[in-house]
Amino acid sequence: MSSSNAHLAQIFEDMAHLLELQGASRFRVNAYARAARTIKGHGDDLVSLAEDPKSLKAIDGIGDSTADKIVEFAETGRIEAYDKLLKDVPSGLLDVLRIPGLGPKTVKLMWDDMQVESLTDLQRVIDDGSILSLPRMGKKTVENIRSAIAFVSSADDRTPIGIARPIADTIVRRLKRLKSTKQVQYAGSLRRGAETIGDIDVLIATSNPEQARETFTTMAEVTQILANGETKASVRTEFDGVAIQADLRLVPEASFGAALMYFTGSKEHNVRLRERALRQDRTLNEYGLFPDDDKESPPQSRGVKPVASQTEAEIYTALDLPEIPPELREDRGELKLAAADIESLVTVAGIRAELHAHTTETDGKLTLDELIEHAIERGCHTLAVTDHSQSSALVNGLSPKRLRAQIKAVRQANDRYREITVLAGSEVDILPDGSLDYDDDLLDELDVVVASPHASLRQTPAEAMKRMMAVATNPRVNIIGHPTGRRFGTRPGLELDMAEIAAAAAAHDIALEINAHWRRLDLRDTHVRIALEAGALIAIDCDVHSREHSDNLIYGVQTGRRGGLPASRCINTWSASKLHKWLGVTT
Ligand code: DGT
Ligand code: CA
Ligand code: CA
Ligand code: ZN
Repeated sequence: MSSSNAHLAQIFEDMAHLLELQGASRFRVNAYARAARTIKGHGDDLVSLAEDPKSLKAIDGIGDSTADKIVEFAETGRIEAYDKLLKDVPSGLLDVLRIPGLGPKTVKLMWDDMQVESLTDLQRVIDDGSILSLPRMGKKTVENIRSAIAFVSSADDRTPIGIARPIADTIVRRLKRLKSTKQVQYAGSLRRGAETIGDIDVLIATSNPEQARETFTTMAEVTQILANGETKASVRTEFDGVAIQADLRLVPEASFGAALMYFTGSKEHNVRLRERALRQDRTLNEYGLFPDDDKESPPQSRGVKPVASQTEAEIYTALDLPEIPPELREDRGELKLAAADIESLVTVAGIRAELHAHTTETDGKLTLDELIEHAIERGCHTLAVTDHSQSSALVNGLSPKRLRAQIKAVRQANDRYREITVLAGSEVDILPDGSLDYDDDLLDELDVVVASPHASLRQTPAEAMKRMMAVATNPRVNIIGHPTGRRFGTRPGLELDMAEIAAAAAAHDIALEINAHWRRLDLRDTHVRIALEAGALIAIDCDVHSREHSDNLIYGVQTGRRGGLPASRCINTWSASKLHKWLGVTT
């Protein structure tokens, strides 16, 4: 989708909501909502099409008045009707409407009777209990709303890693092109593989600091220069509609490793390292590890020669530690790990199987053959084809009859390709009561059953546990896909006691998935840790709907590493024979 289509669709969606809050007729509200969907799903850039309004009007789902508004937007950059609605309805109500569980009727009541016009106001009526006076508003619902607010506000100013990383790569690539650049690399939470990023931290060692600063602060995407000094430049940027801050730090080449370590953090990890240095009567800072216990002035300013400073590896070694990978630097006990523990962590190169993938039969973009060839290119020895099941009607989920036909097609394809094993699977919906979306005899025909929750993701914790425990004890399930169903920016997902689920899964030889898509990363890193302690196996899958989805593997692997996942506990790293045996398939 073009980025201007996305922007336009959002405006029409907002207008539908704003009209609904004004009590406009169903008919008008629906017309705007339909326009938003049409715009979102359209392949061409509608703003460019607007030069010829006739072609706009010819599009199914775009009426005359919608077309006029798109033309207005193309010509003036605004839509008057939208501006007018925003004058009449507080824009903070749009945030309130985006909270799961709050429909327009309830929001309108809160606006009319309780002066709720923003998330802050919503928090107020929760805190003082007055929200409970609304019809059908129980304690449970209020608890769900409360956690949704916390979720939305915490996700708000941070950027998902899958959006931040390509931006950081672009910045680093531009700086790398300068002849004067000796070393350049991003640090911070991005390097640690955190799921969301506050800002991008880039370090550079260069023979021409002015040139580096100039390149950095004059990028086309810079919207504001916040600082531009000798050792640090800081900018606000906007890349394709994503606003994010980026800091550039100019550091001496001789102490690049020390700076990289310092600015990779986390702060808490750095504190532990400095404590350790102090116990050795040494000082650790962003310039190096120094043989010094004089606290009066920094050692580098007195010309003290560092014990180590050039690379992170040297510094960790001097501290008598194995080189701790960035993903583990969160002060979660990483200083106690043995080198062998670190060596054994899962890696991108170690992943040899994709066990969650969709085709054009449901909502994938690749045909069966394209998907298989793509998996071969990725170096997989095994691919499981797991399209959606019948309840997922919106994505054309397979009826039992269509699934049987697909199983046959997969078996035939498997005979055609020698270099990969193609398994017949399904991503089976977990129904709200924990039962699966196909009958047992059909499930028995499959090689791989990935059971995933897609709908009813606002269940109470008790309902959610009952549902997921049924799955974690179901002998027909091989993998539980994105177990909580959370999605960044939209919903927090099911609230689960992961230790209990993982223990049951372990007992029934079921793996829990880390869905590598950066909008999901579900399991999250802390869940992985809990699941491992409970003895469960982990799967890392890209949930492939298109070729680009495979690029998300790094995020899944980093999440696994942050959770301390050894390759041996990740089924996607196993040899073909071990994996097939575990799945109970004979090949
Ligand atoms: P973020 O940006 O919120 O996702 O998280 P970080 O970890 O990237 O944090 P940021 O950007 O504030 O700083 C980058 C790293 O620099 C941080 O992880 C550790 C280091 N650092 C920055 N300021 C301090 C500080 O005042 N003390 C210590 N010990 N380290 C700091
Ligand atoms: Ca940062
Ligand atoms: Ca920063
Ligand atoms: Zn899927």
